[in-house]
Amino acid sequence: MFKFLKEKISKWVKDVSKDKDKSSLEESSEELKEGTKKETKEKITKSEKKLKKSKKVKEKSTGGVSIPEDEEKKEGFFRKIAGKINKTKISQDDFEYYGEELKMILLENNVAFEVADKIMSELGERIVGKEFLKKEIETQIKDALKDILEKVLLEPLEILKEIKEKKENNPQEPFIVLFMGINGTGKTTTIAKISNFLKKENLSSVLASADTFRAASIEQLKEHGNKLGVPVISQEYGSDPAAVGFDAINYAKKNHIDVVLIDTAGRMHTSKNLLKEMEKINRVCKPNLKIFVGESITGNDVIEQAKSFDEEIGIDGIILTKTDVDEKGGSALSIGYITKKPIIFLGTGQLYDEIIPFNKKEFIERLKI
Ligand SMILES: Nc1nc2c(ncn2[C@@H]2O[C@H](COP(=O)(O)OP(=O)(O)OP(=O)(O)O)[C@@H](O)[C@H]2O)c(=O)[nH]1
Ligand SMILES: [Mg+2]
Repeated sequence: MFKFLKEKISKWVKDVSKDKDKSSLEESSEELKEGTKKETKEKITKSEKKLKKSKKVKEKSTGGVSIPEDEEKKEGFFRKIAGKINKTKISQDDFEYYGEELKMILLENNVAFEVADKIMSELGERIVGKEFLKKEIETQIKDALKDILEKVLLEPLEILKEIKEKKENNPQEPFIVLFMGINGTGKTTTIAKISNFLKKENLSSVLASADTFRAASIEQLKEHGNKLGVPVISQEYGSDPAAVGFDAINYAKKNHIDVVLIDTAGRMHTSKNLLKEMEKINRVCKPNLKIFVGESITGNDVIEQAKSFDEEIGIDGIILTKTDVDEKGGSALSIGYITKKPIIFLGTGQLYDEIIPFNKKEFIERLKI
């Protein structure tokens, strides 16, 4: 998961740290050499006077200044000492040079432009002109980056908390969740995964087959229901999806089921008619939570989709699927910041257990910066 972003950011931090380390060593070494020469020159002038007086010792002359024969050895010694000079600074020029590369890494890995800009300006503020201990520069840049990412990521929406709160306040009413997204993003699979997740938390659920459009969609949901031992409410193909949702809600009320999970047909975020149909399901079923399901691998597209669904219907949270096959990971980093809607879960595979509640700290840890 997120292999390229992980490897590249980590390599970048290492490169900057090493480069700064090297250049500061060279700078310090130059400074020391200068200092040494000055010191040596003073010493030599003194000894020159002595020598001139005594006229006993041979001189090695450079530009009228006498240099003792062992100066070369001393320079080697000072070079070593220079390596022990411990501080370094990242200048604005350095940052522009290195920063350009980091920004490219972020953009290449699907981080949205706005988010890449935000990361860069925050990082600049934190590291330009600051003095770093050489041995700590790598950790300090890493810490700064992690801190910035924590700011960029939104606090997740805790679905269990919401369900339990609603159950306490209104035990007669089920908690209704409506799922939406474009075709094939993993909505139906995610519903099955969430039903399984709820079961482990002792929460019952019913699945509403409100995708009455795609061939085999009803059978697909029923198969999940059978495997999980969870009821599935459906009607004929071509029937009104809002009516299916409504039936499932009534079923849940009668049977004291905690949660209704409404599956819908995939629809393009650009198709006004299909979005209108979704709006009707929304109006009739009055979900407590509207979840947009998008594929992590589609990068900036998934952000555009989420924005459209939010504008047309309104979304409360996001599930990003197929993160297991997403080598980049930038969309997970950017989607919350841009849509201002929290990520709830990440889909991490095709099995029922392969879904994880989104957690900012764990996400940042997983990036292994
Ligand atoms: N690798 C991986 N595959 C996933 C994940 N989630 C779903 N899939 C797969 O994605 C494919 C499509 O999943 P569906 O659940 O049918 O997607 P959908 O959004 O309901 O599709 P439509 O109803 O046709 O719009 C299936 O092969 C799933 O197994 C995931 O997190 N990781
Ligand atoms: Mg489906």
